[in-house]
Amino acid sequence: MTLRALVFDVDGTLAETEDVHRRAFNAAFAAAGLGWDWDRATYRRLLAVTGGKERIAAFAATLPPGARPGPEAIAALHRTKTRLYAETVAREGLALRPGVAALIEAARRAGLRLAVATTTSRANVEALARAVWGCAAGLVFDVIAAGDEVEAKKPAPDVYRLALDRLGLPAGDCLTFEDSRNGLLAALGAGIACVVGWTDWTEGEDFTGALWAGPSLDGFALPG
Ligand code: XBP
Ligand code: MG
Repeated sequence: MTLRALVFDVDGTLAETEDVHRRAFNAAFAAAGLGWDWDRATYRRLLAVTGGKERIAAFAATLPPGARPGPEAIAALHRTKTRLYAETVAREGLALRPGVAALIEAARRAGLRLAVATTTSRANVEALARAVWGCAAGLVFDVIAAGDEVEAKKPAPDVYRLALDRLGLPAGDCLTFEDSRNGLLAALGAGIACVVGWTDWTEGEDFTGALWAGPSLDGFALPG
């Protein structure tokens, strides 16, 4: 294997964003007058479902039939949530998780390419790039593969396969960075080695198959 690219997951890997997502979901529900409010315990359980629209649908399925919004209403809720998420990120800012800046710097020094493969939408990748680097995501990453571009979300390998395709590299020349079991399974499904930096939301998940796993990427050094 000749390492040629690092592929980063976004939520929970580049930055700890999930509580911002959780608050944006709740603000969207309040704006729609739904009276739903996902506390941390509920959200942690719902994080097993990747994709915001899919997560809302999974929650709605637990409600009495008369209280379940249809697909169009769920899509509208998610659009509101995505707008509120971007506003919150712009207002509050975001910080890279420990070890991420050093990995990106080491990659640049070594002439490696940088990619993103995420379940979240492209708009949320742009919001993060603006908050962290003050520029468009395409000025930081050579390739961006987002959840709204693929049919099947993680743990399906689709978004990692899309990133490989756009990189024009074989899986064996890349290394991925994830925070969750769903993400690890997606990377492994695409045949790419995966390093895991878990978060409070994903601690305790089964990271069997990871090249390395720890409480953050701070303890991991690139090979060579
Ligand atoms: C994590 C996800 C996303 C976010 C919410 O994505 O599963 O669904 O929780 O974002 P990642 P959306 O692959 O970056 O860890 O509402 O845009 O889906
Ligand atoms: Mg993640």
